[in-house]
Amino acid sequence: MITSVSEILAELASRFRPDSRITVLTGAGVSAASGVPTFRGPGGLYKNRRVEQIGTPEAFGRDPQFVWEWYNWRREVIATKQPNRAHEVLARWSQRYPRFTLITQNVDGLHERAGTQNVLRFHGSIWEVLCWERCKQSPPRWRDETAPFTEIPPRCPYCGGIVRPGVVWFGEGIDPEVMKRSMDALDCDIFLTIGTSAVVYPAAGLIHEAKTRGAFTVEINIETTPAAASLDLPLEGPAEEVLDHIERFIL
Ligand code: BJW
Repeated sequence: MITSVSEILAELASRFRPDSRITVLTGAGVSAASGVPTFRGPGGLYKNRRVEQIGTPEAFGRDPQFVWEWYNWRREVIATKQPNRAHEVLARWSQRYPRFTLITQNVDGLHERAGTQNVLRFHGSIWEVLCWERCKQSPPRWRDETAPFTEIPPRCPYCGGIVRPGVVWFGEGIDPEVMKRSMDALDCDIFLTIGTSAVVYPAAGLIHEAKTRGAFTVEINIETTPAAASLDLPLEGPAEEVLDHIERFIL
């Protein structure tokens, strides 16, 4: 029996009921159509270095100036970008379904700017900073939307030391509260993983755990990821188009 794309999308859409528990994991691919480069795609290298080489506390300790150049450049890029159709569809779902959770690995803040409710920022926010020395006078982190900083590394207003971006680097743990709420959200009816290469853990592990707990698991990506083989429904295509199509099938 040949199943058409329309039939597949209609079947998926029928799972979206008013009381469905819907959990979405997003990655850099969701912001690609807004013009924010992904990490492992075109434009992902910064001065020939990979995120695994720049996004570590060790790299920052060695050369905070270089790491801040990267973040300053990314802040400038993101500040000029707008949420795209993928962010918009997810924002509407978050407002429509009371049991909706969005776990994002993205630090750009575009989901929040689109109006998404119940966002868990798994890898922090590029718009937050904290004192590198964690000085006693400073709060754990604070918002600073300067783009770009004229002086880098920026200074801690509390102790005069340097500040670091409020993001999660390799070798660092996920905020325990964010981790707990993310794990709780894996008890869901539908789990969608969208625009992530699914190679960075523990985020990628959430996909497998959702499946183990019985969720209907869906992937939306322009490429096949290591997670695809174990998912119920891998959908190949750009998130901004596929989400739009799914939404049209939801009654
Ligand atoms: C589209 C599209 C369109 C494009 N539509 N799709 C288990 C196994 C192996 C290793 C580990 C493990 N557990 C832990 C590790 C180590 C490590 C790790 O995972 N390493 C692997 C790389 C090998 N993990 C860690 O270190 C984590 N910490 C940790 O485990 O701590 C332990 C600990 C516990 C307690 C105390 C102390 C320590 C932390 C990981 C932090 C990752 N941080 C970064 C940087 C964040 C800050 C910043 O942004 O500056 O997060 S790295 C980078 O990768 C960023 C992203 O969030 C993350 C994932 O990338 P993402 O979003 O998937 O992007 P891409 O570029 O990879 O993929 C884009 C996708 O979009 C592609 O698939 C495209 O096809 C697709 N696409 N256009 C749909 N239009």
